[in-house]
Amino acid sequence: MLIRPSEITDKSVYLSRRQLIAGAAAAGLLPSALLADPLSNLGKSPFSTDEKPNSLKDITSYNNFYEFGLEKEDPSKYAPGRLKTRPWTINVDGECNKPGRVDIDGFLKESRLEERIYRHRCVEAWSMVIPWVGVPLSDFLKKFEPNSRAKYVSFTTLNDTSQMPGIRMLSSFSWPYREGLRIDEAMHPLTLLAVGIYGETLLPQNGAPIRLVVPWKYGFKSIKSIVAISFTETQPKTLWNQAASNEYGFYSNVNPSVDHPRWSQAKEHRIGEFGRRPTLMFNGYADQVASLYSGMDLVKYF
Ligand SMILES: Nc1nc2c(c(=O)[nH]1)N[C@H]1C(S)=C(S)[C@@H](COP(=O)(O)O)O[C@H]1N2
Ligand SMILES: [Mo]
Repeated sequence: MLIRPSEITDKSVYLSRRQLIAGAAAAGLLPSALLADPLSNLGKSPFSTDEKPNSLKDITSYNNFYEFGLEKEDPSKYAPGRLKTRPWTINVDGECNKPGRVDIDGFLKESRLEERIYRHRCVEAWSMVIPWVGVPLSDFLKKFEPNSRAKYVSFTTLNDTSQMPGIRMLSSFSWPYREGLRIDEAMHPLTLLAVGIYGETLLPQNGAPIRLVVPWKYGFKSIKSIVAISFTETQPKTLWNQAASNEYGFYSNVNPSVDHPRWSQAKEHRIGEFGRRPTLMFNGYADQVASLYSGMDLVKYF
């Protein structure tokens, strides 16, 4: 029987069970795609919060990944075993001198990975603390030498209906899932390309093998399972903005004083806690990022 993350209580139990699962996979009883691999030599970061991280169980079983369904448990039910994460390449093009394709294994080999423990605030008013592993997006992007017309960066998720049953089920969305950042947001030192959680490679439900993490923005900006990145002169289209532009703005900075049209953003439910805690401006990262928006009307540019 497959042991699901939802049955797992903590990291140490997870690790011992992991060896059991590894044995079963090696014996050909389970697809190896269900396994995370350990990532080594992780640097620490001054950007990490000292708040208590959520359990691996919470992080890997309470997810949003609409390509695999609407319910929070759908991604952990349907992405493992369906999402094929090898071979995997990211195509980088647009306004840059050196466009190219990046193979995920080559990238992992040559990258200096860091642990970044970040708060994560979903637009639905729940939050977690997640110990990501990754590289600053700026380190990745600079290699392609963006030119002076590169004002924005767009990101695209894999769009494969044979692997992702949610795409056909949710046919009113403009797939593929797309997101975008202004170039200064993309180059900001907090912005991360994540490849792992809790020192192991990402599981499919968290956006394996590589996803974006922008901790001062609502979670939907942190696009999963990226296959393409493009430097653009104009503001890129995004799936959520196309679905409801009055509810999901391009910026989507966490802001407790700008409510979603259908609910308040003043407070949030931290998964694993009772009650609700106040939401912080820019999700608590105001000291680092507020200057990116100086002089901007954050009600108009929500
Ligand atoms: N491709 C894709 N990326 C996505 C989503 C999605 O549905 N599809 N959901 C977003 C939302 S709403 C959130 S809150 C986070 C959730 O990330 P997690 O499940 O790893 O916590 O992923 C974001 N990235
Ligand atoms: Mo979200």
